[in-house]
Amino acid sequence: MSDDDLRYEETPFLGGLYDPEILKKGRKEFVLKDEDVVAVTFPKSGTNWLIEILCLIHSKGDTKWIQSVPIWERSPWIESQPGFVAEGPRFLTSHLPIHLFPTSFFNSKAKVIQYVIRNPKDVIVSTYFFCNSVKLAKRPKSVEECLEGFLEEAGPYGSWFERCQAMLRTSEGEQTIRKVYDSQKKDTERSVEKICRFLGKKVEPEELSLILKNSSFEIMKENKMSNYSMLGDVYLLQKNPLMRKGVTGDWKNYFTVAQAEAFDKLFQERMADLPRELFPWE
Ligand code: PPS
Repeated sequence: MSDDDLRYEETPFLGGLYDPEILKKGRKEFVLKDEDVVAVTFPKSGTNWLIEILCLIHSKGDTKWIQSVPIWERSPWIESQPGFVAEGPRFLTSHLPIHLFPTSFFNSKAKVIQYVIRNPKDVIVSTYFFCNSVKLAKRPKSVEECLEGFLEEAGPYGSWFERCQAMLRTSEGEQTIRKVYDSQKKDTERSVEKICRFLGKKVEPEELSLILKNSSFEIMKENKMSNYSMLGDVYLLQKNPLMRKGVTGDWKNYFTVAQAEAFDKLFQERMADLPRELFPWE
């Protein structure tokens, strides 16, 4: 977090990106519609991958939309002005914790895909590299610095542990499903099929193949409408800040044994009451 960062209702936000008035208005006035589909994620957990998959399910694998409209316009952020004026098909995105979510959600039938879970050690590494690729964030000097913020539960968008607990307390049903980055990486086809069933969308086998191909890391990395390179020099320190490696277990290349042990100790304390199989990573 930098001095310019914003704290709203106890939750830290990257200051350059958010306006407290919009956050307040979002909670009270944002009207979620029954037909909306919302991706609610913790940062660096595969948000944009999920959006790309949703857009491709909508277009049945056709790439016209994803190659002509920036990803943040295809699925605007609820916590931003463009989210307010978005028109259909309404895919929306949010990093908001549930207590800051629009209250209208609780009286709507909007469908929510919660995508908070990714091995948190990989989230830390991804955060480190992302913050060093963009101008909006304070640049951490090391993975250690990001790890410390994470363990103090003081990083942007609040405590991962609290988010994860809240998500896992929400049961899956007609209105909500949960996704895990690591499982999706292992079996992307199964994961996309689960999303299709949840949305009530039937896709033919050849459409499914196109969805899988066109949402792959390699294709997304080259799509300027999806890889954030369009933000340009005003916002970026590196050309392609989002699509870094897209793998699981990269933390092993950056964590020392002592750091991994410190992390695992806190993880076990904070998640002691939850079954280990909910966290399918090494
Ligand atoms: S953000 O900025 O918080 O919205 O970032 P987010 O999109 O949540 O997460 C970025 C990480 O997701 C990886 N990514 C992918 N992995 C696999 N397949 C696809 N298609 C894909 N698209 C994005 C991206 O590479 C970031 O992870 P790291 O570990 O940094 O590579």
